[in-house]
Amino acid sequence: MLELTDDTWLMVLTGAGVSAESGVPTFRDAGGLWEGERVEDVATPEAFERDPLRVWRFYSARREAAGGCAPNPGHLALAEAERRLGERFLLVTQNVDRLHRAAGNENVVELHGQLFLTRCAGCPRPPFEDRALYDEAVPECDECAAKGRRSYLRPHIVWFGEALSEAHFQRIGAFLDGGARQRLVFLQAGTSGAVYPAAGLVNEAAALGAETWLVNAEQPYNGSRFEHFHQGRSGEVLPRLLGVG
Ligand code: BJW
Repeated sequence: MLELTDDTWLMVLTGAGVSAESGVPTFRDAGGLWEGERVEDVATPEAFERDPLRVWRFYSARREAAGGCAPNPGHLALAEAERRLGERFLLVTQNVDRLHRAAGNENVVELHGQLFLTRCAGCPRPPFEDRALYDEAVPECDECAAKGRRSYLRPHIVWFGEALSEAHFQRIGAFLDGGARQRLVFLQAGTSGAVYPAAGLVNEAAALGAETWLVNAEQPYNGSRFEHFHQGRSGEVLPRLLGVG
């Protein structure tokens, strides 16, 4: 068991596997999202430039599917860990489905964006809440239109080749620095460990002396970096591991 002591600073990195038991498809598993679509066709800025409607159809289907999903016991265990640790807990997720927030986590960094936010591809207006499905036509920015320009709206998602928010890295860095003075623990769950920079966070934490824990259905690409590996479904393993089941 991973004991949450009074001096524990726990950073958790999650991926699609944590939402799998909620019914949200993963990417690289058999039957996952990349089996039906090539990543280059739907999750790159070039794909959006080439065929924005195809990209919107992909994300509209994801919105529709994720909108009906609820947190599973893995999400709930992580929410309970935050209740116990307060500001000594930080959840860094690659997931865009908001299920960690729905479970009750508030100290959340959404590294790869959010499925239910839309932003303008052509102007810096802030991302806005949007649950609409765009299957027939690509939506356009009304603020740009008011200024006589035409710009497409796009999902607030980090695609391959796009930079992640610098503010996220500052928050992660500050947390790791704080934890390094006490008992720093890094726990990775439900990710293939194939996508950077997320997959490299374990190295940063380990360099600061963190204990490294892994929960995954199978050995991930960055699995060799971890001291403790609990193989299995996160909805079953996380509650047990964190002693909150
Ligand atoms: C279970 C389970 C259960 C199943 N319980 N487990 C260093 C080296 C090489 C390449 C790079 C590098 N640094 C950067 C790159 C390039 C690139 C990259 O990483 N490429 C690699 C693929 C080689 N990275 C980027 O481009 C990133 N940007 C960047 O680095 O910018 C630099 C820059 C700087 C300045 C200017 C410009 C640029 C951006 C990465 C964005 C990733 N985006 C995506 C899609 C968008 C989000 C969306 O549509 O939802 O994010 S890709 C996709 O992969 C998605 C996911 O968040 C991400 C990770 O997937 P995840 O979560 O690991 O899912 P799966 O399906 O792969 O794995 C699930 C796992 O769970 C499996 O292991 C299962 O076994 C397991 N599992 N059920 C427990 N019940």
